[in-house]
Amino acid sequence: MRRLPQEPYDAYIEYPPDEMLRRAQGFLAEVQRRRTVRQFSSRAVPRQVIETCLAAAGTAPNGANLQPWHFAVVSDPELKRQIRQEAEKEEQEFYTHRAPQEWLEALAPLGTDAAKPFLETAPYLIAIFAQSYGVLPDGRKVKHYYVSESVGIATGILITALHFAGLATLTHTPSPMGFLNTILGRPEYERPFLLLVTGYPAEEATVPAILKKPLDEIVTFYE
Ligand code: IYR
Repeated sequence: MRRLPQEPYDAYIEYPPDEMLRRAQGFLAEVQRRRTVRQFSSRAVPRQVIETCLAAAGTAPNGANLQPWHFAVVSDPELKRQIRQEAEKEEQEFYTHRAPQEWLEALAPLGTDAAKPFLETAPYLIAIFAQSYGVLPDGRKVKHYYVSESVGIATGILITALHFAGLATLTHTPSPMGFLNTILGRPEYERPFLLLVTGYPAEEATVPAILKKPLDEIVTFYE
């Protein structure tokens, strides 16, 4: 395959160091307000906001620019009901049999259980799929690279974009999630990556009092 034509990087903007720092601090303050929410309002969310945040997710750096993701956006109540039913079935199994004691103990402070009413309450469920390969219009397969890394980065951008827009999310990972392929009619080469529950927090929503690790615990500078 031939090399792509190159073009100047006209979109790049350099900021003076003081402005750079102000921008970085402003962004930090913004993302520090983000919390994972488990109680959602049923209030409708404008579809264009969701579309715009998905377009932001689609800008993620990824393996060989093959963009190995698909976002299935569910607002249909019947599909949400089916997803809740299947997720709760798996979660019931997880909490009562599958999860080792150590895992249950790690989850205990968060107070999660097998009941997932938010899967029907929240206006949007975004099922994120990772494609192990792509299929060209003529049916040929194109192998994808760094699929988990790429989809993970796109998901991070999506969560951040939705937060920035003023919406709350819950990264939900019923395990296994194969039922999403069946309910949503996705092909076998698309692996469910996670289910992003999206909407306004319920008015009575609370969040656990958690702390993030301080910088010196998560960073080592070698200089
Ligand atoms: N998927 C289950 C369990 C769960 C696992 C982790 I790791 C969490 O941070 C939260 C929940 C559930 O959604 O309840």
